[in-house]
Amino acid sequence: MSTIDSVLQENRLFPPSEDFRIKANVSGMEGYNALCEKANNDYEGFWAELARDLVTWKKPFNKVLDETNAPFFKWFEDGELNISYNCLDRHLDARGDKTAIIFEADDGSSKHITYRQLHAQVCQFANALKAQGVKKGDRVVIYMPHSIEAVVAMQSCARIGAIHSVVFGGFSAGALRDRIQDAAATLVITANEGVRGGKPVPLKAVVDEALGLEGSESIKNVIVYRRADHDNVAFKAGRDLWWHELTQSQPAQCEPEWMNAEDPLFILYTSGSTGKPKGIQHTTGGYLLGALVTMKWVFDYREGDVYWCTADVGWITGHSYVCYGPLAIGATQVVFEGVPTYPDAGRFWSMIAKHKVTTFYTAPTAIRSLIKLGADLPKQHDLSSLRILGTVGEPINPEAWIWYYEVVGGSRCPIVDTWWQTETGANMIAPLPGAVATKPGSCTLPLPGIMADIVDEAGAPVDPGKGGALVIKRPWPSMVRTIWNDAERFKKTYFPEEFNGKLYLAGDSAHFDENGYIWIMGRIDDVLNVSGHRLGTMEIESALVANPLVAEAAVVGKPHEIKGEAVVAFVVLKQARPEGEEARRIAKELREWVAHEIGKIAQPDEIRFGDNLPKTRSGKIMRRLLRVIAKGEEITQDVSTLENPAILDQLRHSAL
Ligand code: 6R9
Repeated sequence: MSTIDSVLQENRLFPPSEDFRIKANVSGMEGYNALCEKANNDYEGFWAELARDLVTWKKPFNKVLDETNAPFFKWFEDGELNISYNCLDRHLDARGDKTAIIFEADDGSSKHITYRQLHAQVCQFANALKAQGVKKGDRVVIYMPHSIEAVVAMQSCARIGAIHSVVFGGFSAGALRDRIQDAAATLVITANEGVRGGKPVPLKAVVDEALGLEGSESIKNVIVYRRADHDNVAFKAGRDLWWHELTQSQPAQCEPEWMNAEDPLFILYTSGSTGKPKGIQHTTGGYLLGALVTMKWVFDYREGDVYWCTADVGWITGHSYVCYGPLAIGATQVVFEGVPTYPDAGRFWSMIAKHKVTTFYTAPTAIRSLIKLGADLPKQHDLSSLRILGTVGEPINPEAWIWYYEVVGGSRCPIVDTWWQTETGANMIAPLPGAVATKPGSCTLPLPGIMADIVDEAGAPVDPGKGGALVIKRPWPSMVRTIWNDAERFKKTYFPEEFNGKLYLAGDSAHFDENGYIWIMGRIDDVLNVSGHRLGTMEIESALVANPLVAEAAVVGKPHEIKGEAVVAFVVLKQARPEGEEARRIAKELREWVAHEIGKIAQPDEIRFGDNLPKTRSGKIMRRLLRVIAKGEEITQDVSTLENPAILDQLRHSAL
């Protein structure tokens, strides 16, 4: 595969500059190695010291790691804290008047809000939630535009001990309903309407549709933030409430609920290899430590930084590096409502100049699309404030890396390519920018205290250059604790029997190079990575098969220049295989159907109709053949086990 080959040949090294290294929080390889050694010699002591240094505890912990009920690990379990207290209250004395969030709206207007103001808003909203009867342990679904209010909603839940489950605003009513139902949430927080790229995003209408569907009966109230300046949405008396009406009379003080370190903080649903999304459950203490320590090490946080992570709060990156990490460390951060291409493809660069951003964290897919739309646009803006660039979500191809480094970063800013997952809670493998020399396309070395390895099927470490499964050998503080409502699935998915239940299986394939650098090659399960977002092939297949026209469907990925991977669906209809105009019409209908069932991000880029799918004699769909067809390559594999070889030819010529 061309992308993997070009990655393999990439060997340029970019060490930190002398100046950067000297000032960095972790300075030079001596600094990195010293931390690793400490973690190797006294694993629990290493994490305990960091947890005492970085986190403010109401009641200090005595126990560090409990492995007795592995893989259900506990960290700092007898400690008590509140994460909202750590993000807000503890800064008030020293930095109450410091800007916490610079919010830039879609239309380009911006406003600053200080730690003191944010604290007051969170307290008021937390009081409003309490007044609606929300208690510790209740689940609250947040379906919001990317905004200060989304952060306030999340922080308020955390303040009173309610478990938030943020659903990305691009998900459909059906997807929203599934998550509400699985979490048995009692309250939804939404907005009347969002706006992105100059276009309205109907949020409340989607919530109404979701709540009209069977399975959403647990919801008692819907709180609606009035983002768009109108009341033009349906309101159900007794259920729906305006945010501003609920909060205006609430006091700006709210004593935080003191949480046990192991109390759940949030659930975030992510795609797995079967149809049903998994409710990844994180807890309070370890998760906060992960967010803080990576802000310090990976983003080399220092006072005066202006941090900007472009991820939406609907994804894990928006949890750890918008809602929690930057606030916990006391940073000023940019929260941007809009899209990178509106009003033009220079939006990111003009915003970096306008807000004097020092630390910029985005996804390879955004970088690739911006190169395509205007490779020279960054040069029109003053980007001299930048000192660190970051990427996340998928492997970055060396060409895009070099452009990011040279054109955006002026060959001055280290690029931190951060590998991690919803399940890991925080960055896991990434260069510490003042220590580790970077290589374009590699996420480099595990963070100190993260025991990453690459193993073969038997769980034995592989030699450099050989691909294998990426695993983590020791529990770490910010790790997923379980899958909501499905502890069995948690065990099976992440600590499978084949590795004696001892290794955390990330689901990615990777290899080491001769310097011990890690190169991520992609998912090993049936999960696609489209524009940095995880989509289960099964989820899309289930959605397609739910359409009355469809008899059978198989979904695979194929490489895509900008999105990383594109969705290709092979579909067998109940009726005869359509051709020409009819085929195009049905393909369009199915695309719209998937957008409605899951969300636009899951829409197939390509649909191929067949009389059947290639199957083994035992009836298994041969996806590896479908992947070859999707790429337009010749089939060289053995097809002798195939029941119906003639079908391959038909599928090859049916792209729509
Ligand atoms: C944070 C996030 C996780 C999956 C992960 C991997 C891919 C993330 C990456 C990367 C190569 C990187 N991934 N970061 N691949 N290099 N720097 O994206 O979480 O949405 O759960 O996705 O994304 O495949 O397993 P999540």
